[in-house]
Amino acid sequence: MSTPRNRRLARIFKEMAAMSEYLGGTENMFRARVYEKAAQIISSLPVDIEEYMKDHDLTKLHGIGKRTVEKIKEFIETGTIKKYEELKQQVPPDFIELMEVPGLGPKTLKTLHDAFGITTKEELIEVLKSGKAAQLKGFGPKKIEKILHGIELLQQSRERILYWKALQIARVLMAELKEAVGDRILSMEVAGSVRRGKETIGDIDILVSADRKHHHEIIEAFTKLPSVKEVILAGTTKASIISDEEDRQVDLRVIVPDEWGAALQYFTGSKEHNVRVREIAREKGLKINEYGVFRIDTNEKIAGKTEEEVYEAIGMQWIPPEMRENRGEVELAIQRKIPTLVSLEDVKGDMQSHSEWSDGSLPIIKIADFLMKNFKYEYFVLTDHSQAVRVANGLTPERFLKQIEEIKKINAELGTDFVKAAAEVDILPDGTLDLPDEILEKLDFVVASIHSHFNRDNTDRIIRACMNPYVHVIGHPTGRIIGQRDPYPLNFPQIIETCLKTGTALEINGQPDRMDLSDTLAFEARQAGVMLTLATDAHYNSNFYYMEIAVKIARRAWCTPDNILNTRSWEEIEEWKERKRKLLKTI
Ligand code: DGT
Ligand code: CA
Ligand code: CA
Ligand code: ZN
Repeated sequence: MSTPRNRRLARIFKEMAAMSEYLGGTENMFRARVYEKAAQIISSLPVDIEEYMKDHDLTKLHGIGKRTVEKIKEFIETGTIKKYEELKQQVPPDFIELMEVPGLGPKTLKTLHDAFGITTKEELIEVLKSGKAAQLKGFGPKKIEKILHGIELLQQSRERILYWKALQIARVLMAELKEAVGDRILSMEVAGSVRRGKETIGDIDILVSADRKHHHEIIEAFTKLPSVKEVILAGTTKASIISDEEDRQVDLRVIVPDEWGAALQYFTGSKEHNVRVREIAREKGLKINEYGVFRIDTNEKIAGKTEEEVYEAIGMQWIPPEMRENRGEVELAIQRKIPTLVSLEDVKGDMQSHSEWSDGSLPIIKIADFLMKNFKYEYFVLTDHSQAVRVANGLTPERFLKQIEEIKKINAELGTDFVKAAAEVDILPDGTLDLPDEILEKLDFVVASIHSHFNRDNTDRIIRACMNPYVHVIGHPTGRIIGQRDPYPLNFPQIIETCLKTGTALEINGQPDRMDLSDTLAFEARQAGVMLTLATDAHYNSNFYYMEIAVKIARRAWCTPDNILNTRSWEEIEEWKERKRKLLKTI
């Protein structure tokens, strides 16, 4: 679990990276990369940084430099970093987030700043819309439109935050509440869209069950937690606060144990699911609300303590929260056909990750050690980039051959075939691949992904990649970055058809801002019978914890372990690969 302190520190490093980039020059650019890396690592650590540093060596395990470690220690001791305060004097505050807008890099911002003296977002929008910016070289109408669209996406993403961020905020508050009044709490759960695992979250809903005599004390304690920035209301059964991270509204509801199941069911939603459940109840002469299930004629209460009992009372099987979107799950529950969804424990390995050979942060052996220590995986699929992805230091065919040899050595030392020599091969603009078949053939696994030409329809490129016998899965299939880049246009039914015909899988990428495939596309693919893989696309060891996100998407797509390739042993994956090669010969 991440903590407010980790997130604060990560944000400081992230801002330092952005500000260094803005200031420019070789040295600052180098620093920017160092800070960016530190931010990435810290933001996905499972425990508080100070705690973590007690038994993990950041330099050795994560490749963080000594000077950065000093800055981390400075932050732990003083709550800030001197270098950060210095940088803040030199860059307008609005610019930090604006630099994330596509088409509006540090250089462009600087140009606009120097030309018009702008220092705020409003001033920027003004010079773009008024046509003033259009007078500058390189600011054609297309570019200006792209920037304005980017700013709009950014503003929208302020209204709803990413699932992973919301989950961290919820977990921190729940841990703090447990610390404060844990002995009064009988049960505690996050409800609403976070429990259902939606990709973006409006507000966070937390439920606590406790004896009525303790409700007041719990509400009081909640409003005083360290991560609370502002209290909106504190009533007898409900409190609403604003979190200090991301300024999110968080609603706490305190429930008596007899009504726990009914309240959890009601506040988990979705609204659409609840409406459908209520209809079914009414057909049976029953009424359901946040207090329980009642007979309409006598008003007798027949259920309310647990969710299972609430669903059973209206003739339904319990439904996993991720399925509660009124997409047919109520009908399945009546027929008692709710599938056993895939869970984190089913996953036998991560299907996309990068080492320092391309744009990852660590040598292969250190990643292998980390995975063996912290995960119960049977294999580690290393998928470094191919050469076309220059910004990611992609490997040439020769370097892939060297890497295969290195992996052989590492496996010999480990005494198992834990490390799989794989690749994330770039799909070139014409749909051919960035590696020759002679290399692909030698690899244990091949992810093929698009990293260029995001604006055009890319259906043809993906189809062509699927036709290669050595391509096993399409990575981050739609290319979207939530809040930053729209998915490229795709004829998804045609992609599904091709995957089925060629025996190619689609990836569910668990990076917090990718979530690609999305739950709805994964749903369509799963329904059609397309095999899916779960991957974190880890570039840092701490990123491997994103597997929780990939699993959540898969559950929202109603996936069972059978729908997911990496719930299988490597021997079974080999058989599956063989099936594709045979299938292609019949086409
Ligand atoms: P969000 O916050 O926009 O990400 O989405 P939710 O689903 O968390 O929505 P929220 O926070 O407004 O409400 C939490 C749950 O409470 C919602 O999923 C279902 C339930 N709920 C809230 N208002 C209503 C309502 O008017 N009718 C019904 N049936 N359920 C409601
Ligand atoms: Ca909510
Ligand atoms: Ca709410
Ligand atoms: Zn990629």
